[in-house]
Amino acid sequence: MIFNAEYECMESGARRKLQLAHLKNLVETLYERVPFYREKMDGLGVRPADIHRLDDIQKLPFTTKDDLREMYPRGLLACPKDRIVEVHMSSGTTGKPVVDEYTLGDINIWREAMARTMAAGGCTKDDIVQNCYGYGLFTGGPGAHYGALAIGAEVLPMSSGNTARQLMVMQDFGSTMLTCTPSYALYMAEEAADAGIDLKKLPISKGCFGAEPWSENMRKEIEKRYGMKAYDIYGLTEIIGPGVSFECEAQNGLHINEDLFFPEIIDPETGKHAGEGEKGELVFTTLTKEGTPLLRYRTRDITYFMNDECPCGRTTVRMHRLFGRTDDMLIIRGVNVFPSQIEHALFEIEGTEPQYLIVVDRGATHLDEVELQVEVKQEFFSDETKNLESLRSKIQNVMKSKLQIGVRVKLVEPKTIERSVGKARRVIDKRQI
Ligand code: DLL
Repeated sequence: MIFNAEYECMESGARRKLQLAHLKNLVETLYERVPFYREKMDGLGVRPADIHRLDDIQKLPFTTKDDLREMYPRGLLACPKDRIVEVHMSSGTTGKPVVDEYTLGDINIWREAMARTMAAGGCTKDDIVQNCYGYGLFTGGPGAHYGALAIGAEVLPMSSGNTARQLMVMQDFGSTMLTCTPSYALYMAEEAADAGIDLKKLPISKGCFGAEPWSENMRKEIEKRYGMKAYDIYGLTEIIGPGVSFECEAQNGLHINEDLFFPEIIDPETGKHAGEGEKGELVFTTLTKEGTPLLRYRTRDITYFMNDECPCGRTTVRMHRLFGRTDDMLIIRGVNVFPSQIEHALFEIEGTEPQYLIVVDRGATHLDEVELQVEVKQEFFSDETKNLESLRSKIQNVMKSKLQIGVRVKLVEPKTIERSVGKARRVIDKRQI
């Protein structure tokens, strides 16, 4: 279902006009009200009056995660403090959190963006949405909550964790839609199987999953275990939270809410626009936000634009599902490796469970060494050891051919790798670099 055809199916010339009007407004506001941006623009010798066309955005400064951390907690506020009604943060693993402050207008943008997102995943007012994204400073829970309300669906604000209770509620209330991280969806499916619950027999028939990288094969696994359609949704705290882009029924790229968030893809090395259809770092400008609007925010997420027509009727540009992040990319003996590539390859091997952990270290030789811990089905441990050994060498060979690097594979029993109810941790990098 298309939630807002007027904007989602807008003719591209009209959309560009709208984007330009918003951009001009934004640049003026930031120049006037946010000293951080005024200084950056002065440094580059660019003034609001220099923005005549959308392409002129390239004259404007980037914003980075480090900038946000430096301006913590309130240095990027672009409106009077008393207009702020809600705050979210994402902590990350190091340093100060990044902050998003919302006016009521921003909350309405978020509701709209998430209503479009969830409607594209099949949500209607008749649905019962079991929302197991975390509530709190994390944007996942509230974002999906607002989206469901805007559609008029019923929402079960479960938050993450307490899996036994999740499964009880899912059965007793007949939830029809699931919203959570893909890793938590799989974890719940495992717990359901152990408790003898057949998820395929329950009314749950669709879900919007995101907040962490996941592969096409992981999608298939979730769809199979629940008997549902699983949609990829993307967003980040700095820009609004979830609701920046989303898959439609074609499940082929994520439509960007371009009238709200202006996307660019740049070469992360040079900062210049990537060529048509070329992979690079995704950059967003918030076109209509009031609390903490951002100019050309470098997400560190890697993707490319898909400009071909989508059968769903939306005219918005799509981004390919993420390939990874510039800062997640492991460089192993000079070879670039993304955890998602490892995940994708693993899912194709019969006998493995979709749970893995990548441990990178430097051995006595000072060369990078990768240990890939993979859970395998219980039967393998009761079988003859030669089966276990042959599975191990099979995984090793597949990794060698797909990644061009050798990895040491360690097979572990089901449920030994730590599960997460939020974002899964897939990599431990012990190298001191
Ligand atoms: O994770 C917002 C969100 C909540 C998105 C619920 C989708 C669903 P942050 O905690 O700020 O915000 O993390 C943002 O997570 O830059 C990506 O690297 C990653 N990410 C988000 N969605 C996806 C996705 C939320 N669908 C960071 N696929 C982003 C891969 C994703 N990575």
